Amino acid sequence: MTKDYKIVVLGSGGVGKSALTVQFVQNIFVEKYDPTIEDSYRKQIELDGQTCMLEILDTAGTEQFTAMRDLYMKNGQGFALVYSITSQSTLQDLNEIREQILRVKDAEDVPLILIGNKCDLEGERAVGREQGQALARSWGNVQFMETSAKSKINVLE
Ligand SMILES: Nc1nc2c(ncn2[C@@H]2O[C@H](COP(=O)(O)OP(=O)(O)O)[C@@H](O)[C@H]2O)c(=O)[nH]1
Ligand SMILES: [Mg+2]
Repeated sequence: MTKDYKIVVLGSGGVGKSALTVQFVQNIFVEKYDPTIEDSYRKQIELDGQTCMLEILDTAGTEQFTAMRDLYMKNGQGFALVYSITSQSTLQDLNEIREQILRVKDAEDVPLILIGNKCDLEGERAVGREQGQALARSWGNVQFMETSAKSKINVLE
């Protein structure tokens, strides 16, 4: 039997949510993806010997009603919170997003991972790896990794 999981990708505009999602699902790097498009993608994976269907919602932060945001947070079963290693403010933004998820789900803990994207841009780095690690630790030791949608680093992981 195939298990279904609803994954929601969240983070500030421009951090690479769409590029990461499309690279994961379709194996291509899209240089320019309409920042206002919010779409969901399906991908079948093998996880611990089981076939799973991931339904991945690539959010755009354009929903007019917070009720919509609340709804997909309510329905989401796993969350990928993404910042860009080239922008300090995108890391700061994630605390509020995580708190909103916890509030909406009325939970103290939800399955989520922290992702520092654009790690190919070492020369433009503004957020140290240890800063990402510290945030992940403060969230209860959630999984953290740096990724590059462009250079295909840690995308499948
Ligand atoms: N160098 C580099 N650029 C990236 C990476 N991921 C996304 N980008 C670029 O960052 C910009 C925003 O990406 P996008 O996926 O649209 O961000 P979103 O608003 O979070 O969906 C685009 O110009 C992408 O080409 C990456 O890993 N490395
Ligand atoms: Mg996008």
